[in-house]
Amino acid sequence: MQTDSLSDRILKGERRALARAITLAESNRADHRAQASDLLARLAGSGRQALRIGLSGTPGVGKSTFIESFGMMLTGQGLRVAVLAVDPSSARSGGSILGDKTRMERLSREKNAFIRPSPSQSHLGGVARRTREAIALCEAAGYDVVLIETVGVGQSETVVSELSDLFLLLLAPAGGDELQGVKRGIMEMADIILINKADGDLKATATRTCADYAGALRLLRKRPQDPEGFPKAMTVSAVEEQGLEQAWHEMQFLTRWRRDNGIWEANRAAQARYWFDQEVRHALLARLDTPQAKAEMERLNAEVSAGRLNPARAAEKLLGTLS
Ligand SMILES: Nc1nc2c(ncn2[C@@H]2O[C@H](COP(=O)(O)OP(=O)(O)OP(=O)(O)O)[C@@H](O)[C@H]2O)c(=O)[nH]1
Ligand SMILES: [Mg+2]
Repeated sequence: MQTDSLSDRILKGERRALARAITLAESNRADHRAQASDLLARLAGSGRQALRIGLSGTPGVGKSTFIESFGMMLTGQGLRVAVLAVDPSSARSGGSILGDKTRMERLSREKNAFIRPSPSQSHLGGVARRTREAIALCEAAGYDVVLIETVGVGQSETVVSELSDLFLLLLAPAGGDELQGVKRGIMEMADIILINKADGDLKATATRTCADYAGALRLLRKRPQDPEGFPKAMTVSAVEEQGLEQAWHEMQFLTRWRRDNGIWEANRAAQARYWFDQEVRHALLARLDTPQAKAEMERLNAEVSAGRLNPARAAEKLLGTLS
């Protein structure tokens, strides 16, 4: 496959070309990765930018249902929407493809939508790089909004928030005034907290849960990236398609404010630096993973355990052998 014809087709917004390119980026084959890298370099000048929205929430909270309803609303407004997933537990990968395709049945038939299931990779680092490349490819293909979904299991939120312009946290209505054990660190990442399932019997509870979170958000330290009133908590119903327009309105308001105040650009620049740093670390660790390095490590290990070499000297020697 010629990368120049593939890049032309991506720029024209052809979904099959985009899917093919993402497959190249996700491949473990060196020649595929080289093609992907070439392709990304060619597409870098497209100048297209999407709004990247990260979405996290525990299993069953309604992420897929929300993406379907929200995505349909956006395509209904003439926007092109791409959906990517970051799934840290490759155990789920096989099932999540089918599960999400069926849950997002309407959206997956929409011609202005592109849905890509998560790559089945065991390292979060690997998943992050591939998702980053997939986002860049979707942008070049002219998608207006890229939704990046992740299951809330800790580390993956950090990855997603480092890949997005806006970070949404989806929560379920909770009984009583307990705050569902949502980790403070995750709450601090959220730009908008959406209490989903605000419908039927759950509506009143959802309203109360929303008030609790609004209160909790006000107690957090003010962030420089927020205008007055943010981060905020709102109720939505993905099933009944309630509150989605309002949520979108808030997202656009926040985005505009951040763009006007130079925060959008500064955030993307900081993210680029973050990923550069991660790539360097990743590549350095990969050098320890070669047969030669492992053999040398083993040899030095024996020296260290026999007390013939101290750990610091041994480390120095090992690092000296890496090229
Ligand atoms: N009442 C109500 N139920 C909802 C709503 N959104 C989702 N659900 C239900 O909650 C269940 C889980 O929804 P999903 O969209 O699959 O949740 P998810 O967060 O994608 O779950 P995982 O993919 O397993 O992490 C389904 O039975 C949905 O029908 C809502 O707005 N209201
Ligand atoms: Mg789901």
